[in-house]
Parts: sequence; C-alpha cells; structure tokens
Amino acid sequence: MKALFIVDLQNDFLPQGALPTPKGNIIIPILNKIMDKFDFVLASKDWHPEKTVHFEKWPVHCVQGTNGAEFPKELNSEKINKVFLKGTGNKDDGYSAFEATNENLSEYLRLNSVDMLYITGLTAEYCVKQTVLDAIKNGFKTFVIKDAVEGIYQHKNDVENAFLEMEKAGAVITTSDKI
Ligand code: VGL
Ligand code: ZN
Repeated sequence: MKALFIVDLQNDFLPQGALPTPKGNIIIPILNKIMDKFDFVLASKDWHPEKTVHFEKWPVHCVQGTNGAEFPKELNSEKINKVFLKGTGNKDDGYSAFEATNENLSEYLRLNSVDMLYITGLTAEYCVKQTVLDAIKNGFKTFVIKDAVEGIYQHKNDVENAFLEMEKAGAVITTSDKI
C-alpha cells in the first residue's frame, strides 16, 4: 500500500502564520491534485501546549486548539484518513511524526500494510526531514515529493542541505508529476 504523508501543513507555518515558510502556499494545490492517487492520506500536526521549552527556541506556534494549528481551508483535508499529533508535551521534541503521541505511526502503517511512504509538507529543514529520516530507520520505502515540500529558509542553503541529507540517508527524491 502507498500512503501520502503531509507533515504539519498548518496555518502557523504558512505565510501569514507565526513561524512562516515564505512560499508554503504553493504546495496546497499540488497536494489536492495528487491525494486521490494514494491508498491512504495521512497527516501530522504540530500540537503544542501553551507552555513548552520548545517556545524558548521558536516563536509561539501551533498551540493546541488554536486557528494557527488548523489545516488551511484551501486544503482538501476531508480526504485525510488519520492525523498524528506531535510536540504535545512540554519538552523540545516531536519534530518527527514518528513521535506522535495520540497514535503510533509506525504501528499504524504496519497494521495497514503501508510499505511505501510519500512524504510532503512543512518544514523541509525540521519536521519533514526528521520524519523522513525516521521513516527510513523504521524500514519504510521513503519518497520525498520535492515540489510539495517548503522550508523556513533561515539561511539560504537550508532547504538544499535538508534534501541532500534525506537523499544520503536513502530517501528517493521525486516530483508530483511522476506520481
Ligand atoms: C517545525 C519548527 C518548530 C516544523 C515545528 O513543523 O518543521 N519547525 N516546530
Ligand atoms: Zn513546533
């Protein structure tokens, strides 16, 4: 089985949000277009409590239950089969969707016979990268759909370096037109 995985496509990571990716919006129509080509559509949400050590490092973002933590209304989120919540504690953890606390992602994938994972979303340098590295460690055939990933770009080469690191770890970098 093939699953599309959408990492943290939430209002606070979009251009008007608290921790924005400058071009995050461009991935939304791409995801809407390819969702139907997968057996499963899964997503993660950064889902922080109001007080966490994580906010000593980052501006306050994706607080549980706020609009910033919601999916953008332009995303066809009714097609998402399951949402994995991460970063739910008060530590600086939960960058990877495999650290979700409401459900064990690795177990969910195995129970549903998902062996190929196509990872997309926000942000390239942090949660997408960590999710990809964990997917590989957990033995899944891992693809990254490059035009459906965007980054924060604190430094010019951050996104490029993240892709190099994911590829070196064993991810296959692909594009949405090949799906
Ligand atoms: C993320 C920074 C802080 C992400 C989450 O989703 O990539 N980045 N929290
Ligand atoms: Zn966060």
